Amino acid sequence: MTQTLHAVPAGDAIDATALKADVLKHLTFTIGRAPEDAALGDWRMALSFAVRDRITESWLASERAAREAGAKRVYYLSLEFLIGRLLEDALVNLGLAEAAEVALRDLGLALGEVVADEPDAALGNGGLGRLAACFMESLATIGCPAIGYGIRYEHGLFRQQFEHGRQVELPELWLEQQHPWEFERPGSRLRVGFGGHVHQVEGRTIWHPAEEVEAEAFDTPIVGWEGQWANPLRLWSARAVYPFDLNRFNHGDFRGAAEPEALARTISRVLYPDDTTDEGKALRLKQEYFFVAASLADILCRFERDFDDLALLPEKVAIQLNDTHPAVAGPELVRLLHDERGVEFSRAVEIARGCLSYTNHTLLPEALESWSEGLFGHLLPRHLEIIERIDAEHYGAHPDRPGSIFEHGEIQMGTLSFVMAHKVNGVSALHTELMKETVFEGLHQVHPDRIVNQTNGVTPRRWLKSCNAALSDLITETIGAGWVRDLSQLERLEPHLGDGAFINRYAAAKRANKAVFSNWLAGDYGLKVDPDAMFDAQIKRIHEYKRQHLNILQTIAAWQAIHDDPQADWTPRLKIFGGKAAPGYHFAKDIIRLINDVAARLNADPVTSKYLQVIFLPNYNVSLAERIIPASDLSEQISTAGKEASGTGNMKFALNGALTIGTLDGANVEIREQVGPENFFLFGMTAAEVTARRAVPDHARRAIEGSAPLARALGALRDGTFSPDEPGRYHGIADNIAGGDHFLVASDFAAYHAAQTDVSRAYGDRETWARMAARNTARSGWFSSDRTIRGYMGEIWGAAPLID
Ligand code: 9GP
Repeated sequence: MTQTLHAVPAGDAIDATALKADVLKHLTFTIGRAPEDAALGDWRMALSFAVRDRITESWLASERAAREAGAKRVYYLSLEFLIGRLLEDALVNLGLAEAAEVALRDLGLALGEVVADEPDAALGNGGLGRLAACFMESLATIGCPAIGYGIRYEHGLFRQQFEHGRQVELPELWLEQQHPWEFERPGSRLRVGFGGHVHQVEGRTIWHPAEEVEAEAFDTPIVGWEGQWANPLRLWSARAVYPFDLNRFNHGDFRGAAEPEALARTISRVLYPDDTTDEGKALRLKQEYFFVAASLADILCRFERDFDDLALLPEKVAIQLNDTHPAVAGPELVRLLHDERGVEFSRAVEIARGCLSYTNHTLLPEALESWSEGLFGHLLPRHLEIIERIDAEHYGAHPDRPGSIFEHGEIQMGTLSFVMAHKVNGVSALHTELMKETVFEGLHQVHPDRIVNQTNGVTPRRWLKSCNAALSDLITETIGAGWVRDLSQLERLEPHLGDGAFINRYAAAKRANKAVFSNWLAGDYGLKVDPDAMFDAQIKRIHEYKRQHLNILQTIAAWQAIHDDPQADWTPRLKIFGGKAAPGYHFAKDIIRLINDVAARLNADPVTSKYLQVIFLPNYNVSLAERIIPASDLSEQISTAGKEASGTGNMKFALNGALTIGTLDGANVEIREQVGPENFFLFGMTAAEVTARRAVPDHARRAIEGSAPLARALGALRDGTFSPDEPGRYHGIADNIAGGDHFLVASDFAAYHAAQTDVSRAYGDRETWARMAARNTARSGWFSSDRTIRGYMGEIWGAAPLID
């Protein structure tokens, strides 16, 4: 045994020895490399396989236990799973992080480098996909038998680069190297059809698709805390039924011979095809039906293996639709029950509804899906008929109900999901109330018990335990390790908040994280920052409703104010931005460019840069969030009230001791309630005030006239201060804010500017600030995704955990 092994507890030493042997075994027999020839990636793969072996044991045992118990299963259908890197998560959950460190050190490697070599699996756009990933981990931690179903995109969310400050999109290549976590299932391929026609044979309806593809499953087991339970994430990949046309090949038509495979694979090629063209729209709908059809066939096959009475489906099967993307599951399940298994139509609808539930994640009209009847009927003719009948029967039962599934010549997928679900949930208390008052008002009146709330949460394993070792060690030393499984135990920190020594240690943990982050910034981006400056972060998708332009406008105003009086006592700040704009969303891309231009100007300013610096970190992803959040002091949650359904970044920041500056929007409302209004910087209009303000003529002009700093900051956008080579570059943004200003940047500016002044003042008193931050941590226990999942299990799925 080496010296390093003696340095760790005995259990870890045994684990380290066994792990090292397994790593070497996999390096040789799975990777086929000798240690002296192995590159970092080879070692990472070998370690991942060694870890996967351990997860697989837990997974197979979980599967056996669920079957023996005849337990209800949860099937989570989501077009997005933003899982990020898996190695560190798995090591932490299996309690092997220290053993791995020792084993690798022994082999001459650093665990940190090996872990960082893993590509970040970006199979999602943002919050919705990351939520699905947190849910998978919580389901496994709680021991709820579940499967996550989605698509194994060859290319996840694009890689973002900046060229002269502009966003450039490059393909994401996470599968370029082998993905060590998954099990390919070539033996269980399923056929999925599109198009064709429908006809009746002896009273039964038969759909003859014109085209078929195969769905191949890849299973990635996700392990919960302490490795007690694991569930699979089953991602589908599309292939041709007959991948290769030998006849065409032998006639010299090589391109034609490969065409069927290329076309079929298009379905699982990219995360979000550009759907501005008809072809793009059709592809998106195909993706949705492809993964729903394969998943439902799989679910029924599992059910029928164990039970022979379809009436038991709602008792044994819970299917959650993550947003409307899987909404075609309603008519598909009815088709499988009625057309293929002969269940009477309205009974089939009833059984389907007993299984299905739907989560709404947005009220933004442009994000609520709808499909033209023409396109939908062309690709899914039988489903269109089924939806028409569901609509007629539902409408027939409620003739005074406003609206139907078919409105404006389009199929409204939100309405379809609502009608086909026994429960519909929003993702924060405010959002759920707004659902009842706005988009689902009519349906809510008819079904007053259907809408329930399940406020989002985040997994504390990834978002505290593993991303913030300094803080999590301090918490464990102070209150024990029980918080990792039961985050509500963080409240046990409360009695320590009056203890100066504890607060000093809390502040020291944050300072240490900031030092690490500063070193990384200096090394990777050449930006030297003072770790004692306030780190102020806004990291999320770039969208007008999230108002990154409000933030940068206020930053400009702060810069102008420092210039006016450089000798004043300014609180130094680093403004951190991260986030991607949808490739076709030009306004959002202009915001990115503006932030980069402002950063270039401010960071080079000899007068102000010691007080104010700005950085936009490219290619924001899960791993970058894990770096930024533990090092942040201030969390920017500044969306126009009523627009952000929940947010989950806001929870991660609060948990890691960043104070929030935010509006009363989404889960900010509940964060403020939990942490206490005195530990939260509130500003801006409420959702009701936003609606009222929009009706005021010239609201933006009035706001600009009422705020000299705003007028001056807008002036700098207009006079080319940040784009001297092209003075008109930001006139569009300035005109938008001074004109319609739908997202009320101008109207909320003065309140935001004042709140930022309060923030700066508060940061000046470091001890008080640290105590406020520690209170945020102590009172964030509610925001665990374990709590959210228990809510779904109890109120929506009727599922029970199989571990204590
Ligand atoms: O915009 C919401 C975000 O507020 C929420 O936290 C997240 C998870 O519930 O879902 C986002 N919605 C979408 O990504 C699209 O509906």
